[in-house]
Amino acid sequence: VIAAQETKKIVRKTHSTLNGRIDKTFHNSILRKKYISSRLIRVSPDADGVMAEALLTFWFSATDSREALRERIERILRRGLKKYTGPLRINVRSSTISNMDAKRAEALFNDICGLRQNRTVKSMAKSSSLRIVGGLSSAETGDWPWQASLQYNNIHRCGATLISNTWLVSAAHCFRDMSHPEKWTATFGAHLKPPSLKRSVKTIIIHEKYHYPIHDYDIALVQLSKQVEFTSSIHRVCLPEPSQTFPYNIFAVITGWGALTNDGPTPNTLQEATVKLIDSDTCNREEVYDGDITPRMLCAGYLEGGVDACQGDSGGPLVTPDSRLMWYLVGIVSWGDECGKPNKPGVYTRVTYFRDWITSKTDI
Ligand code: 4AZ
Repeated sequence: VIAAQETKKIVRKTHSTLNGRIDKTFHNSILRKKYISSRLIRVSPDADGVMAEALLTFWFSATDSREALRERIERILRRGLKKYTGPLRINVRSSTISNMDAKRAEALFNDICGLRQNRTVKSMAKSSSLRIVGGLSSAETGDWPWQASLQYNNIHRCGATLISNTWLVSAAHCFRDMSHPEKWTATFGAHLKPPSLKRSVKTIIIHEKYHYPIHDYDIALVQLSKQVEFTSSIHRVCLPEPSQTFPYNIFAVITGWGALTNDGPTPNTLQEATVKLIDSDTCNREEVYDGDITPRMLCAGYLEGGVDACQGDSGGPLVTPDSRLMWYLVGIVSWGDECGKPNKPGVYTRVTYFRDWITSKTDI
């Protein structure tokens, strides 16, 4: 007999070690490209031990056979679980894969970070042809499910990104002289008017080290007064680990309702554009930002100018997909010398630097 406290500890330990083992198993398997994620739903005491239930999510196409895939998953899972070393021994033969009731599966699926579920063949073709032109294109509701608009007295001021049911991350400079939560609302959906969902704001947390007019530490957290129920078109982005690095020159996407040209008009429909990450040594060159880029910042865009974030995009996301098409928040639109000028790329708050700070304030 194990004391209750001990049981809890073992269950918690099993939770984290088992999740990691399942993740590694599929990462290193032939299904690596099809595997999306594993989430342990429940670890509970059972008649002869502990019962663990996990939701495994895979991409599959119309040409895949469901049954063949299920058998393959089961085989890989059993092989992987044999290598499990944790506080408990696993009876590998007792592991089974079964279907889940569709409603429950959908709710769990919407809770997975960084997935874009609206990707039909048609919309992919649309975005890739426009990407060649290199300009902006309009998004549709559900394309960027984590994007929010932050509004002061019902006027769009800044972008923000959903990181949980109740928390958004944005830029500190958005709240300069306007840090009273009562006047702020957050809206979701691709259109400012009408939005698909609206929430009032309960709390605004500005980074302690942010001091206007200096751009350093340009990050803020916004807590919604009531949680949003995740759907396929409104849900959270993935946050990178503090140690995660993003290679330079990879493509990333910026989204927002900001100005279409410097000091120009603003759109009612969410816009998206593709930019490239620029290394800080390059960005600190004399003709670029001449040493102004701190370790809390990250540059993205093109030294030749053109595609860029602009006024009103501030606080919004710079995201990149991983190999499994889960999207990670790399940056937060922060500042720049006007918009789209040669040698003046957009500057973003470096999210990895603040990952632990986010946890310290929100437990996420
Ligand atoms: C702004 O004023 C702003 N080109 C945001 C982004 C950039 C410039 C200005 C980047 O909110």
